[in-house]
Amino acid sequence: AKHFKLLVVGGGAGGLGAASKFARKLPRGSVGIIEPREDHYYQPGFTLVGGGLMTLDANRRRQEDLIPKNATWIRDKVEAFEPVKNLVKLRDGEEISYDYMVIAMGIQLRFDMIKGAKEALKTPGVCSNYSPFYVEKHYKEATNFKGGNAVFTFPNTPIKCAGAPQKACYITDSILRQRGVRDKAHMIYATSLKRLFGIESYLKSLEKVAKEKNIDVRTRRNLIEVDSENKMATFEFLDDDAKPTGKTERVEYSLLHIGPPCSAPEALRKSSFADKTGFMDVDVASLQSKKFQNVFGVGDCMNTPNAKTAAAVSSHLKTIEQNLTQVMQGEQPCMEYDGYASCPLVVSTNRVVLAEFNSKGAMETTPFDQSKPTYWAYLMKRYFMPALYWNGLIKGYWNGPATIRNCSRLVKSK
Ligand code: FAD
Ligand code: UQ1
Repeated sequence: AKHFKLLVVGGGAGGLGAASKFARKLPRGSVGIIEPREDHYYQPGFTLVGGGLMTLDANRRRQEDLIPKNATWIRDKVEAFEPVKNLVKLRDGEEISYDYMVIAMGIQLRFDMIKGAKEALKTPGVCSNYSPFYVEKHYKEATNFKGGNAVFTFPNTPIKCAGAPQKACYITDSILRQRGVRDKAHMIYATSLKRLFGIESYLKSLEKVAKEKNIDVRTRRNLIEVDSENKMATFEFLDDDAKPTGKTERVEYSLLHIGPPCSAPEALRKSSFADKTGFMDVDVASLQSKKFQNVFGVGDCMNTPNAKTAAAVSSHLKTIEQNLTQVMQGEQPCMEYDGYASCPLVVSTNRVVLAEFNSKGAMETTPFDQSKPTYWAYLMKRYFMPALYWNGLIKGYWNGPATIRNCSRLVKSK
């Protein structure tokens, strides 16, 4: 059986970043990374692909080319964890053991939780920027749209980049205006949440955007069924605690953009690392597993209260680099994750609201007011962030903007 000093589960943003950091510190062959997929996508680029502002190809790399030179790629999937024995079981039955482990399995898209959605995605009008298979279809549908309801949904589960369904809606509005057919569309944004966005300072700005664009925002609605034959979407009404009320609403669509329900990945959900929601139970400050001290979490698979974004991963990586190193040296972990996350809200084909926040409020990097939609923030999103991801984050060099933020604070206070 194979053994690694550090085993990383998942080769996405968090897994590659963690493997890169530790492959540089530890002797050759110490780090193993388990990832089943051959293609790696820059997922934050998907919203732009859906808007025809970037190609899908530009957001794809071969996994093989991204695995750190000093690390070993195991091209398989973790089927089960056995943390008491410090090992994982792969799909093909093989067992891999470890001294330390980083779990970075991300979050699983669950189109299967909406009746008829998987079939509907293959029919005209239905798309999603969450999936590399259906994101290009978003642009096609927006450019072919002739009239009727354009419906955008947000699920009643945790989801990564909670702004992305809204971005799809705003970008579509821009495209329809550019094509001169906006007056033929009734645009509906139907969300399970009680408002557009959870952070007060960005909420106002986004409400203004939605109002100016004449978007029919319907809150406490959850998509439960798609009938693609009759092009009908069924929503259940939710109460103030996001529980179904039993009341439903049927909406006819010409275009339906689905924000998919999501859950923790199956192998994680079934393991003793999970809390009762299925996500990895970690200490919110140290990101160490609550049950196994030689295991840390990174990214979307954890039960931390931050927004699930690649930007948050940058701060997770900074935290675990320090904490896992300390644990490897027999010390207590002492670095604390600050809850940082960011979601650049694309509000048209050339404006972005660069939201940066933790659960307490805004944490902006620049000295400017980032709640206003601007062209420079669009340029950051379109050109700077992809470069930062490919050359910084997944190579283990980008630790988040905390240092820049502190400098900006000095500028502002003068
Ligand atoms: P991922 O990068 O998703 O990687 C998880 C990896 O684990 C995958 O490669 C998967 O194959 C692997 N895996 C799963 N199960 C197993 C298993 N059993 N065994 C082994 N491997 C497994 N973030 C931003 O910061 N800004 C944005 O603007 C932004 N926009 C987004 C827009 C969209 C449409 C989407 C979908 C996401 C967006 N994000 C954005 C979120 C960002 O992509 C994620 O938060 C980030 O990729 C999380 O990194 P991760 O490593 O936790 O998960
Ligand atoms: C970020 O670090 C990051 O990950 C590389 C993103 O994902 C693509 C982001 O969208 C953002 C906004 C950040 C934060 C970085 C800066 C410089 C504000």
